Amino acid sequence: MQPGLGLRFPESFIWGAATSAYQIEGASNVDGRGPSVWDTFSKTPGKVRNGHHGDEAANHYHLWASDLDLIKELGMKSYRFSISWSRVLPTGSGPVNHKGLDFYKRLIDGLHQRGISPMVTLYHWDTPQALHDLGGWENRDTALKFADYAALVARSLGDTVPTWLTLNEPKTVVQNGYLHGSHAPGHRDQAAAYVVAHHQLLAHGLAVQAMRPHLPAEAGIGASLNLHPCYPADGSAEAAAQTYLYDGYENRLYLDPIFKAEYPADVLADIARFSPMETYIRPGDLKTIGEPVDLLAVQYYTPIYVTGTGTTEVRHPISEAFWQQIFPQGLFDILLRVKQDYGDIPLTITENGLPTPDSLGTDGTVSDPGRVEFLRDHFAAAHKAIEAGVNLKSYHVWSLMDNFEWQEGYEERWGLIYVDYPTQRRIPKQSARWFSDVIRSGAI
Ligand code: IFM
Repeated sequence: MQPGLGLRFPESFIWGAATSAYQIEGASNVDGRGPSVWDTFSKTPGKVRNGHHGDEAANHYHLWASDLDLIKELGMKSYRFSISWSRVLPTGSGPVNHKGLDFYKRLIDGLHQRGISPMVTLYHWDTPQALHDLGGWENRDTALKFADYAALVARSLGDTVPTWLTLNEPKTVVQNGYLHGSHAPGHRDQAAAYVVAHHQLLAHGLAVQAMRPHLPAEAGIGASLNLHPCYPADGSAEAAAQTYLYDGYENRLYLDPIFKAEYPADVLADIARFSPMETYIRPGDLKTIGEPVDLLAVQYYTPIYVTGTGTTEVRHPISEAFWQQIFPQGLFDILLRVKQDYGDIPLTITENGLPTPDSLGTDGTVSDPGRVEFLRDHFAAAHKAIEAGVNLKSYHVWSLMDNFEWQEGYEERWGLIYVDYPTQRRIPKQSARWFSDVIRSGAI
């Protein structure tokens, strides 16, 4: 076991873990769920490692009750999950699939019965295929449909959920889904990518407006953004300038419209070189996107080091995820930066974690010392941020359990809980037991 650092968190601090619908639910064809772009993408040969897909995933759709028992047993007080848009509205709009909605009702009731607070994301990348066929996020209408879906969910579940997150990582949809093509829908289209950025941000603002009237006054709404602290790779003026622009694409492009109701002018000008995004911004859109929110959900995984020519460099050990440099100080830096540049917004960490090469030992346990060390060091960075005055309320580890890691399929294991996929048995890893001790003691 790792030595204690003697750092105590505030009494009110809330610990939990996160998942998303397509990554764990399975039951892709059950009870009227409609297909999403991830069903299509993962079934397209060559797109996902080993041809894996989410048809069964961790079968959480059927195993939810015992999964919630485990969350309770580990002592977590918050669980962040996402609703599958096409489970509730099989074609993204139109008739409601009540069986789908009932699943989430049962899940939320089950959480309350176990003393766990639900935190619900409305969109974690699984655009209904039917809406994608009509243009998806390139089509402004998808933002309007998202607001209708948000209103429906708020009407149906609003009085039972204290915290709502509209979109998960809109940037990843832009970059992986539309620039690199490594995620659904697998496009490589710079021009479209930033139109998609605007429409997602618009969807966020419209959803906040659409949900408010249906939620109790004390309910909170925000968005989940994966923020990357960007550092110059050297002391040159060129590296400083390139880092500023890189930061614009990674962070300001999403933070500025949500918290300042404006796009960063430098990024907008740069985008204009290759995308008509600006022509898609209609009068009033930025006011909508800047609709006041109650919190920001921060997801932190890696820093980025930028050279004077705009390329990036690796400075820290890489995890099993090729894109992740392990640098806990980056979490402190990004939390402080949000406070300095955007004000004293209540913050929650909705994702932080890493994949490790976990396997089931002959003694039936799973040991993952790398995850324990990673979490301890990142928790320490969060503690330092709280000491420095950051209004950080809660921390959710990514992920509750091993799951479908997008283009990596089931090869990468990000969970606190090991999933033995052939049997769907759950085995809390060493890190889960360690995390449980942290939660019970309130300290690392
Ligand atoms: O698994 C993903 C999650 O869906 C979104 N944030 C990053 C995680 C790890 O890649």
